[in-house]
Amino acid sequence: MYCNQCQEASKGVACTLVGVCGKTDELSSAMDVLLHACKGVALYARALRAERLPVDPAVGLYLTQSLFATITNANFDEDVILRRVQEGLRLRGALQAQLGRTLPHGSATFLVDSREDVLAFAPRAGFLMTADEDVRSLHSLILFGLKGLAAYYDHAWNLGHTDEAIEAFVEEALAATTEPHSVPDLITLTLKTGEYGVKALALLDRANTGTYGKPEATRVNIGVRGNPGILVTGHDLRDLEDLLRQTEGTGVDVYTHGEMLPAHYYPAFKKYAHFAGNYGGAWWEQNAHFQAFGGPVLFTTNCIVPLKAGNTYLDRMYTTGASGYPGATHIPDRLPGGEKDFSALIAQARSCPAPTPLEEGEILGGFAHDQVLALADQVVDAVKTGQIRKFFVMAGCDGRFKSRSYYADFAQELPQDTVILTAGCAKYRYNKLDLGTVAGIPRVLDAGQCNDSYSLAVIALKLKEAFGLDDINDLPIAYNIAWYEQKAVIVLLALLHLGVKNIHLGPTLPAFLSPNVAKVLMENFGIAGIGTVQEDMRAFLA
Ligand code: FS2
Ligand code: SF4
Repeated sequence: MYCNQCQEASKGVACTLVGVCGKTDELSSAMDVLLHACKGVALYARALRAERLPVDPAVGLYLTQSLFATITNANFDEDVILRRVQEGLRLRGALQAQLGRTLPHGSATFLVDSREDVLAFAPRAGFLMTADEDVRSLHSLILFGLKGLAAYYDHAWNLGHTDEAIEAFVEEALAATTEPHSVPDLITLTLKTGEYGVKALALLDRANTGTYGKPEATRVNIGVRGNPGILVTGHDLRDLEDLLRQTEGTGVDVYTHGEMLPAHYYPAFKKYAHFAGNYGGAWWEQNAHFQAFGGPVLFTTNCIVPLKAGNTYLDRMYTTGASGYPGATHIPDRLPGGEKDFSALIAQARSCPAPTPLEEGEILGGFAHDQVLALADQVVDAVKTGQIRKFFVMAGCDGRFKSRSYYADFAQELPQDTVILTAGCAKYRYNKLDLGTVAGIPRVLDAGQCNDSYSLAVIALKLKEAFGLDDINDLPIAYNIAWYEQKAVIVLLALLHLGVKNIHLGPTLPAFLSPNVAKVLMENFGIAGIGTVQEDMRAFLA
């Protein structure tokens, strides 16, 4: 295996024996072959579109779900990945027949049948097959960005929001990575990936707010009640909706975990009296927290952490959608017009004890674009009168590494006349600290999930108008973003497309950036890493 797609890549280079995330050599190999199969499907779909022939809607769904399944911590079930490879080859065959010719690319013609075939073929499908390190680096940026884009597109798709232009772009970009393109052309394609990232994020924003209402400032309980509960984690709001409906009146409470916390901010979910609160902390602490929860845990997406010795919750672990874990029960997709069937979780929950309390108190959030823009006059006034000196976008991901204590320290040491704008699971480093208010505004404004980083960009664009500025970079906003997996890659590319400069990315820059590609990002966009809290604070506030 050779995988360097996330921030925790071994030794800051790549995982080559086993993933730091727990991904095995075989699973990683199967995922490489799945990506290769996706490229084959994409090549035919692109060719059909070029000839103005219809493309089976199954292509968009296949590419979306397959790319999503290869994201860090989404799916640990090798059988699922192997089945997806075969499904891709079948789909590719149908598209090839429709086109009436065979395309001359390895990914358009390769065949694998058994697991042994897949594993033997994997080295020819992996990233190391691309010899030029700059080309490999740009392919990585594009492909990892596409994985993140696919994840967000999948959630929008689940709510009935689709966009064929996005699907066509995914095909075009996947296909382009199988062909010889110059470095400048690949840089252009990387930026175009960011443009489509913005479209996918905006689509998901419309899907979520159109279905569940506009997030509003909300205090979320982090204690527990006395009933049995189901804990739901990940990002998919449609799964949560199905679960809340089916648990109504059953005596079973529903708690959120991790990236599902922001569901509490949506008006449509507030009507459920049994929607009890948020349980536990960041994704990487889940082994202890899921063990303590005592009831069924539903993963709707990443991040899954493999069970540790002593963890006994595999029999109450459920996955659905793109997520998967060997030995856990997978809840199948909903049929058109229907709901997913969560009756097995509900039946199990009834025989489980109430959750063990971990903590007490509340988390404040719900500051997505509409809620913040409702405060726009107050915000503009606070900046103009000098009560607020600067906003710090500290969105992104959390992770296991000790170096991430930087973000908790940074949040705590920011002066009182600053406000943190956050989204994603990065906030678990500081969202339970009492950082107070400034000019009547909470000093931590949580917009929601990592996809709601889009909200932060909308807020910046609106503030640019409110202040009468020409350039978004003239706003008193600094970007100190924490990244971990590939959704953060598409968020980064989306921000670059929107013209945001001088983003600091940590705790380390991606291992897949070659020195030359890193230089391009630094020189053209001012991308930088992080230093010490004190040095960075001085530079940001200068
Ligand atoms: Fe956090 Fe993990 Fe949101 Fe990522 S819970 S790192 O999936 O997408 O951010
Ligand atoms: Fe390593 Fe990250 Fe790849 Fe897992 S996803 S194998 S931790 S680089």
